[in-house]
Amino acid sequence: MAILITGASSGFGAAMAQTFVQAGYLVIGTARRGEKLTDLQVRLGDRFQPIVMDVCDKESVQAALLHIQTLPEKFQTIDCLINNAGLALGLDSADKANFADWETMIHTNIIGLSYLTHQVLPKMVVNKRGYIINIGSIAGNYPYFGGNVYGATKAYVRQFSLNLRADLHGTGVRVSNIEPGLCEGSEFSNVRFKGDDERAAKLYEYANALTAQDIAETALWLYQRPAHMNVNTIEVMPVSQSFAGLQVHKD
Ligand code: NDP
Ligand code: 8X3
Repeated sequence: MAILITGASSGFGAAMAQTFVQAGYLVIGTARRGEKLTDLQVRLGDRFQPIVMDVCDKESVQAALLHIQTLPEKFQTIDCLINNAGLALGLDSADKANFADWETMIHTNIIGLSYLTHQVLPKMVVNKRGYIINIGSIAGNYPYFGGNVYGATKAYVRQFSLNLRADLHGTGVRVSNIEPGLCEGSEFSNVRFKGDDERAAKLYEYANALTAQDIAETALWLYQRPAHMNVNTIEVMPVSQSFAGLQVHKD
């Protein structure tokens, strides 16, 4: 039995792959950048199997799932799918945002995540065991300036996770949504700011943010809970982050 992690080429996904392998599990790590996955395999050894897969491309997802059936038998049953691949693009207000960025976020964070889940779930139900761990975000719970479509995609992930729980009632299949706040040690902000690495670094300066390892350990903790226990959602922030008030515009 294996853990299938999407977006394993960097950040949370790479940290989760390492953490699960070190805990003794078998991991299949997927992403578009095969060379990063190969580097990870060199570090982690043959408990880690890399597969190049674009979650936005159904054919690529199908090919990856077929590839899994050619791996050693111990990798062929997916006991846990960690839907981690995702991204934010831009932090502009909705009137200034780039629509192509919105489409990419919707395609990746919503459609890609849903398609893979749809493909993997039936076997879990037949096996009467399995676990879908989604990576949502606090952006799905709290609106903030420039969060527009990114936050909306993560609100989808939250509600989809809860609705899966309802659908999977009685099957033994577990579902959790991890909702991290500010977190460094990934390419998230470099991607969001489209390569403006200085701006990305500034965001984390002196912030004492969460780390990718914190999220990896949260995922491992969830996976290791007893089979009768389901954590529906788990929202995690650095101590340095909390809530701001509502805003009132005055003319
Ligand atoms: P990274 O940018 O480091 O990782 C994103 C991963 O997603 C990469 O491995 C990337 O791989 C993969 N990915 C992106 N698009 C696709 C695609 N079309 N097909 C397959 N893989 C894809 O960021 P994080 O590790 O921070 O992000 C992981 C998840 O955590 C995301 O869903 C993000 O929204 C969420 N999150 C992040 C927070 C943060 O502050 N860092 C906080 C809350 C949630 P590749 O480019 O090789 O395909
Ligand atoms: C990433 C966390 O607050 O930058 O999902 O949206 S935040």
